[in-house]
Amino acid sequence: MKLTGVEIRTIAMPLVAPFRTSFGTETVREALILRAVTPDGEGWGECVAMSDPLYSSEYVSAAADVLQRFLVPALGQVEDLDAPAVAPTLAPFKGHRMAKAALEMAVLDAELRAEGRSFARELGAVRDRVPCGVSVGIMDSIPALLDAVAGYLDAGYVRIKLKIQPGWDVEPVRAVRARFGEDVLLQVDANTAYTVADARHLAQLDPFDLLLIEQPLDEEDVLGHAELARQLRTPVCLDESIVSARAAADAIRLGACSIVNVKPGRVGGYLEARRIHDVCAAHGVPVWCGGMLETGIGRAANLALAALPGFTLPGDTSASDRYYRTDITEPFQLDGGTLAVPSGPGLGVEPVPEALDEVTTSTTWIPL
Ligand code: NPG
Repeated sequence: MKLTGVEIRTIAMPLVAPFRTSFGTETVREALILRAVTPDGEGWGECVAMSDPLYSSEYVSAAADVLQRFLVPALGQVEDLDAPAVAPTLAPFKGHRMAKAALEMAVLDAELRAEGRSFARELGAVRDRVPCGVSVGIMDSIPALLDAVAGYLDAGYVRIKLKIQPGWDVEPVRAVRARFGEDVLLQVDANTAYTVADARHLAQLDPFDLLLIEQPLDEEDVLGHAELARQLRTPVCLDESIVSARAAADAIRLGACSIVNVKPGRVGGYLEARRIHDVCAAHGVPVWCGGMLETGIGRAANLALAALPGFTLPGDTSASDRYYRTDITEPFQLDGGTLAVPSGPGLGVEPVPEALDEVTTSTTWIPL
């Protein structure tokens, strides 16, 4: 396969409700949608970088820049391109994993569509539906939080994740347990908001039988997580720290986590995400699929990944209406707490042209 060119669209999609984390509040999801064009057809990719470099160092306009100036031209040089060749070709360019992941995804989609194979089959999925959790942002008050959680449980979500930060941690968890009981699968996500000096405070979460605490400490503080893991009964799960299969293997070896959140964008693509799944499976470490407020494009691929055998915990793979009034693909709808894994060629979904145009704020075509 040889690329003819890549179209990069910046989109802006209003969220149904503000989403607040320890690092900021999102009201509009800005993202990049890539279309890789080949003589045999096209493929779609989504870049999960956010507008601002608050979750990681990547951000939308930097991703667009590195794609345009370096990554896409480098792939344009490859005569016999396939998805496994993308990461090695782009390896000389440091970092920018979310941008690289988007490009690999578009190439993989083009390749699979042309061959009539699905992402799910290619990645090794073993399920045709996946159970879904939901991530609940920081709220202004406990009653507002309880209302939001009640709504999600009524909708059928099988696991609740509460965003936490200093000042919004033990009490919200206590309140959710008190109102909804011990049987609700419950976990928390700190997005690096604590230090290892908070260990005794975080140990107050232990009585609530959480599935896990996600990324309590700085992304570079792997040893701190190992120390914290020794002091908590709640299992420690890493997100931001796990940027590759090697990082996953190291973190497991050091005792820094016993569960891993897999986000393909964070690790440079779906093929590296699968390697993390494999490394974790080999160590008996459960994984689950994270979310980055994806459109239907990224969601389709995440569902394929979440259907692999090692994904034994429900992911942040919520239905389209948890995020957007109108998605750019046909919406993913919750049924019995699960979403269907797309089975058509490639991602199995495509943007609805009018819906995509509606949210597009700029388009760049990079001819090769
Ligand atoms: O359901 O897509 C979703 C959101 C899940 O909480 C979620 N994502 O830190 O995992 C996270 C968080 C996030 C959202 C991170 C947006 C970065 C950007």
